[in-house]
Amino acid sequence: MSALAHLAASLATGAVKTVDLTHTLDPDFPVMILPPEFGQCARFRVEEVSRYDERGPGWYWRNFSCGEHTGTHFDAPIHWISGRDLPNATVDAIPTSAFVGPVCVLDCSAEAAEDEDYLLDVEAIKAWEATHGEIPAGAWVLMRTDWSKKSGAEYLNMREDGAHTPGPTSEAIRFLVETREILGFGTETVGTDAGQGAHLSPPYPAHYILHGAGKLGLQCLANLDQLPATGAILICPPLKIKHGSGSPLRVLALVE
Ligand code: 23J
Ligand code: MN
Repeated sequence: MSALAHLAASLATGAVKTVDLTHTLDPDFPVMILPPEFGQCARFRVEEVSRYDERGPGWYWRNFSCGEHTGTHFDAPIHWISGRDLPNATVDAIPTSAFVGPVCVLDCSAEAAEDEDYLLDVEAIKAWEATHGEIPAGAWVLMRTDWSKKSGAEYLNMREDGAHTPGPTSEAIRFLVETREILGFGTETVGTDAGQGAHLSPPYPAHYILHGAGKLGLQCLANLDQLPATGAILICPPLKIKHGSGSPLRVLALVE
């Protein structure tokens, strides 16, 4: 049997199922808040065009608007200054092969429950590999924190000194990029970086190092607790926005 015929049969029997890793686009879903001197990402907005009424008797449709980094979303290399001159760095130009790939899920939920500023380090990645095997080249790596189960103010966890949410160290990201040659890195929080990532070196190391190396980001993921540590396939094509720095998207995983 061909690989895809095998997949089709497995989908039909339910031996392979889809898991939705996406939050619903909703005006109430928080967006990242930058210091007030900077421009801000827009929340999701929607307005009705018609609903089987005088504006359109037989049809319902709406117009929506949002930022490129609103809700569950994809970060392209050009999003960060370190990736600004790379080829194929915008969402419309990234090779589509990057949007389907094996996924490794690093469970940091216990650590994040204990410490809202938890930083995933190289030691923790190596401990994960001792159990699950080496992260293969071309993999997506997702940091599970169960942060997606929080809502409202708890989700951003903003305080006077900024956000307090978990993320990776710069060494961890450098290790994943240089030694493991990952495709991208994803989180359940509002950024690929920790809330206090501005104080790391370089500032926002996940953004700086990933995108400087042409790697990709996913943020505001959900349901990572439904994924196995290895063996699933991630499907994450962003919208094909001309020159886009990122985009909201539906993220799915195929799971045995
Ligand atoms: C702009 C500036 C800083 C950050 C971000 C955006 C994101 O996290 C993002 O959504 O890409 S940290
Ligand atoms: Mn983003």
